Amino acid sequence: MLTNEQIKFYKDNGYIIVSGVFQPEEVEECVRETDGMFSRAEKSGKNLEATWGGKWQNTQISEDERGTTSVLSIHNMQYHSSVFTKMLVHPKLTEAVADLIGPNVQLHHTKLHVKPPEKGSPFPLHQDYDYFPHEKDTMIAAVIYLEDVTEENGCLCVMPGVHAQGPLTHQHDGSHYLSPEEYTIGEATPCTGKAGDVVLFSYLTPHGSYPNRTSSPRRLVLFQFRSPTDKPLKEVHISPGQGMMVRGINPALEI
Ligand SMILES: O=C(O)CCC(=O)C(=O)O
Repeated sequence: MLTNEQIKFYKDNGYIIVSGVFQPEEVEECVRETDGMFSRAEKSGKNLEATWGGKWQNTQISEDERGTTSVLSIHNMQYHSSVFTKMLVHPKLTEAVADLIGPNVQLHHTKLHVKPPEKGSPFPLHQDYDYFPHEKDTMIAAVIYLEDVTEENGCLCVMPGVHAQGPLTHQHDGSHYLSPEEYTIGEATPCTGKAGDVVLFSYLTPHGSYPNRTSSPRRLVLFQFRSPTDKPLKEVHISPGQGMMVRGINPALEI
């Protein structure tokens, strides 16, 4: 699936944008399920707000706007719709991940983020390592764009090459994030792309995202995968379905 150049790019930069992994009809089906799931969750009165706490300098939004922006989140979507189960084992997706972390790919967790029109919250820069550290650092995020994304509607942004520095010190007031004075969204590289494109990035790659200031929602699916031989350093972030194999085998199991 990935070329040697793409694999080298990932190793050097800690991320890669893979175009056209999901076909337009697959994306359309996922958008329908996303909107349906959010509408069911909202009717049931669930609080889906996932805007980050902590400091907001250098996230391209002012302190005055705090409290007026929103990002809505649903976790474990494969427990609510089989469309997401299908996406989790999508051969093109899992093959690309296997090219980067080895032939055996295991699920860690899933989530769905929607930034509403005009007022979508940004995400300050952070490494996912800080949330769920593992022994071998194989953890990789697959972000699937459900619409064309730009800096204006809140695309992901990354700091290329910084994964090689290993775990960085994070601040922990309200959420986990890097010093907003040292790591600014303005200096990160925007991962613009089309609906159906996938951004793959290491959990050591600092990343965040821009606010959504456009008149349409920005939806994305995020899956975290790891090698089954990579063990957690802390018993944190346990999710339903964690450990499910989406490609290959779990060599630890001898029957
Ligand atoms: O939804 C987004 O824009 C980014 C999400 C993110 O960075 C995360 O969940 O770690």
